[in-house]
Amino acid sequence: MNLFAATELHLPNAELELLAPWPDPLTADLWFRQLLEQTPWQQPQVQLYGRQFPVPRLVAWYGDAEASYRYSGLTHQPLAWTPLLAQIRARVVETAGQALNGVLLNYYRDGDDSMGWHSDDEAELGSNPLIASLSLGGTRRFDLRRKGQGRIEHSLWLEHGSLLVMRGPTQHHWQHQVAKTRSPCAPRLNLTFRLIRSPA
Ligand SMILES: O=C(O)CCC(=O)C(=O)O
Ligand SMILES: [Mn+2]
Repeated sequence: MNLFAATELHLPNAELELLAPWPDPLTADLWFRQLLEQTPWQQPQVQLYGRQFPVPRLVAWYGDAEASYRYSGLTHQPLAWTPLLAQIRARVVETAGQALNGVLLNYYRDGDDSMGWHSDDEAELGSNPLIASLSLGGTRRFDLRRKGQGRIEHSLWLEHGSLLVMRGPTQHHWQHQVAKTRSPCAPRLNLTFRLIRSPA
């Protein structure tokens, strides 16, 4: 049983809902500690302007065998679900009301780690993908802007034990980022659950 408040964000051409606390705080503490420890973190290189750069965070990709996924210009075979991640997925699926076959784990070690502007609009996610994004650990700011515009239109704080669900046309019209910050911030994990409809 999970009792949480759901806050809907009212942005045009978007469907966003922030659930918190999700899961309960004690479970969130446990998941955070165990995931930090158990995950074989990697720092892939991305190609930018003909040069290789390490992505500014650590990542891991888990999923069903068919859920190969492209990010940072590379195709990634999923690691097999651990018992813990399978348990978290089951809870997320129950809340989101949709099957999900893969999860990208991001580890932001400090304020220097970040994720640049993007939409989760890869072809293999199909149109109108549901993305369920679980935050654990340090609070970070999550910014939204309309595609083709520079100005941040909305920001929210993603706290320890919160689930942001993005649906409908959100990824067609909006981009999001987790910017670097000079404010001190604790290590943070984010798990974005996805449904890969056609493998990369
Ligand atoms: O860390 C976050 O909250 C965002 C992660 C994200 O946008 C992604 O994995 O696509
Ligand atoms: Mn994203």
